Amino acid sequence: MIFILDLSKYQPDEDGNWTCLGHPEIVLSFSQVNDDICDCPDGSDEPGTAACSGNWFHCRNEGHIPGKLPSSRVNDGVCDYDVCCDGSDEAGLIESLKGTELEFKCENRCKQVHKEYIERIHEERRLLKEASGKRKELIKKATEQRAALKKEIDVKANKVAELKEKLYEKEAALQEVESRESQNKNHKKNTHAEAKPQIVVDAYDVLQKVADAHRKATDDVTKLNAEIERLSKIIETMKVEYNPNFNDPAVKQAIRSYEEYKVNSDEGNAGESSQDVPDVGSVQNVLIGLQDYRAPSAPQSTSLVASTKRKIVKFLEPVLLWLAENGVISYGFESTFGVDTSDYEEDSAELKIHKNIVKKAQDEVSELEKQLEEVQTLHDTEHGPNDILRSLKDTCVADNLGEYVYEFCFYGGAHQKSTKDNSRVDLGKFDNSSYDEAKKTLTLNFENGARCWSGPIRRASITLSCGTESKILQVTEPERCEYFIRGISPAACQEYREDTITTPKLLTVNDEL
Ligand code: MAN
Repeated sequence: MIFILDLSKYQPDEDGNWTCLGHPEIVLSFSQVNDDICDCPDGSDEPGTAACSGNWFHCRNEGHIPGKLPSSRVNDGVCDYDVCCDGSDEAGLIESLKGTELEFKCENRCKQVHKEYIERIHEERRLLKEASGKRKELIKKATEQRAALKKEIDVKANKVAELKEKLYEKEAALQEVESRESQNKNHKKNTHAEAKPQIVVDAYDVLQKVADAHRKATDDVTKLNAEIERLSKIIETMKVEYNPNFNDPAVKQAIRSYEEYKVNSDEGNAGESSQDVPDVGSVQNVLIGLQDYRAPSAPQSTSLVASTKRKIVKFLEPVLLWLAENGVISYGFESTFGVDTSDYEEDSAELKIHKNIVKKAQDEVSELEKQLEEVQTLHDTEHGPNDILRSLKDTCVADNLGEYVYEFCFYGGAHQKSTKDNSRVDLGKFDNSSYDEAKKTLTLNFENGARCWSGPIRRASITLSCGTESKILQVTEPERCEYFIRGISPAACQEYREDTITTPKLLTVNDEL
């Protein structure tokens, strides 16, 4: 198998110079590499010639690319055409066996080998070009998808602004209804406070006058009683202290009259029931009652009608709300039906409608803002190099590898399906992706698959190299239930540029590196 020697070490610097690999202090012109003169002590400047001695045999492969073969494979009777197409690795043995029955030949095949090599290079380049073309298409599709998201963002952002504008209007209308209804309620309260029937006002005035007279009369009686008490005491004293021997008939007559008065007065007092007469305090209470008297909002019969109406409107409210929302009737349908909402404890239907409208508008704005955020995140997130994986989202790759069909979906899941019984095992859900610049490979990691029987949770790592199609080439399970999947995809390709394609300068054997 041919292998391209680490060519990255055989590149001129910007001045066209090159340094010996094991001796960086020795600077040569790049033209001295493979010029058949050994300049570096480690022989690194002559990888393609035999100029520097060592354990390697160098074949010139005229017409093709020079090769380098381990000395152990020189003159061993096997023509190593893959490295030395000129057959020179066996020249010594051929020469020594010439004329014997072991004589053999390693004809120079460089012309044919080079032709095939060039064809292969062309084919590889053609495939690389094709794969890069597909990569370009994927990137184009991803760009278009992103642009479509941008459009969606703009449309949604405009719609959010528009809905917000409408929401502000609806909020303003709600505020207006709220303040109107609260004003109405206050006005109603105040109107009620003033509403005092005339008969109550008149009764109050009359009773106030009666109360005043009552109070005055009560005061007078109290005063007179005190006077009588005082005079009674004088006469009582006189009755006790006068001298009956003086025989003054006027005094005697006065004492007799007083005693009669006393008797009559006691009898009169005994028959009187003062409890039947309301005192000044209770009259005053009645007055206070009259002063605080408030007329009922409506006579009993009207109130009943109003409450029945209110019940009917309440019962029909969902229908009325619907009709009002659809413009069939006006929002203030309660007043249309003669229902007074000003002393409602709960919100009026109109207020409810407005609150409902605002709530709906708020929900609509929040829902759209949520959607906008999701689309924005989808737009802003970079999906792989050049956003290429965006276009592959939800596409799947499946290949039969004998015992199992392995399958993975970009941004989806990875599965292992038995070809015997069709049972499907979850190998994990897409978790992350990364691109290795040096290896030019794209890796997708799938985590949290089905748990392995008495083992770990399955996971899969898929490494893709550049290819014309997406395909799984090989699956290994180095640790139980940990899957390494190797494959190809245009998504792992790079831009195709003729000038970046390097052709090998030296052929050597694979197992030597
Ligand atoms: C199944 C497959 C295998 C896995 C074993 C573990 O047979 O998923 O890949 O190694 O289970 O028990």
